[in-house]
Amino acid sequence: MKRSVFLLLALFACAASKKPATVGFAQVGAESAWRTAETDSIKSEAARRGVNLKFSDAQGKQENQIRAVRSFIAQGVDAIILAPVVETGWGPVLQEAKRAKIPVVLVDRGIKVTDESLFATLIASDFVEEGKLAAEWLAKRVNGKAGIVELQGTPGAAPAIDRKRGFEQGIAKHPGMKIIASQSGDFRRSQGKEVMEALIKKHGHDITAVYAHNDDMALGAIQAIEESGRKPGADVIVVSVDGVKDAFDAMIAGKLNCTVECNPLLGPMAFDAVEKALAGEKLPKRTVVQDQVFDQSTAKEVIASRKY
Ligand code: GYE
Repeated sequence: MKRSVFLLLALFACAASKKPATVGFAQVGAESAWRTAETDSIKSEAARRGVNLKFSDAQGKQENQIRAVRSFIAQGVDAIILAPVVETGWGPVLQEAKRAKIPVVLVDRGIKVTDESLFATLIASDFVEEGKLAAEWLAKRVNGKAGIVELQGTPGAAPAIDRKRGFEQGIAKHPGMKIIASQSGDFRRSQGKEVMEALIKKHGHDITAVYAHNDDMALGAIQAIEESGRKPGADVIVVSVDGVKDAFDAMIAGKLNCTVECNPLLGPMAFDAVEKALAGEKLPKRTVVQDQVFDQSTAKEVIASRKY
């Protein structure tokens, strides 16, 4: 056999025997339609690329997520994708990943660490901006005057902290826009409903608007408003964040007024980042996912093109 042919064959054999990457995905849980869409996106992209994915659902608890990351490290995965439930407390476990030379790609929520080399990159939306967009839309709709109930996401989670901050900045220039109550509904529909029921009992008709940190809580609140005999979307203006299918249905039904999109389809970007990190390429510390605002005026036109 000629030497060049032999070399070529050897090269092919080597490429064919290249093991598929094993990646651990430490997910928050399944609290919202948004999160289910994100999980599906990551799972299907892993399958498409032939990645061996180890999936862990932390059921909303940071200690479970930390345990999952440790177990991925112990199993010697090639990379870890982490959707951190809260912002703080990640230093020690990320040190362990770094020591094991396993790159960590953060998706959808940011963290607070002093050493930025503890993660390869963060791929997420700008939650402060989302809060601002929600505030601006609402201020226009109510002519700068509203008694607002704010339904916050999971305490300590980046999207809860930043969507609150952005909204407060957005209403600051409108003295007639007042947050009369602000409570967590943990990004869940059932808790959005429960919290709203209690707040309606307490504040009654002083409530003229709801700002929910995600669609699921808004949909729960809408139910509570209806059961109290008022009309969501008319008597009480409802604005939320995410842009899931059910939110579009609720806008078409006239019950939800506006949703600020937050794209959960992060699988392709996450695995691009994993591949680059494994190839030793330098990644930007932050990739901001672009979002847009949708309201009742366009809901009908765009619902068919929505992918989540
Ligand atoms: O908005 C909410 C979810 O982290 C951006 O988490 C995500 C948020 C999303 O449960 O619905």
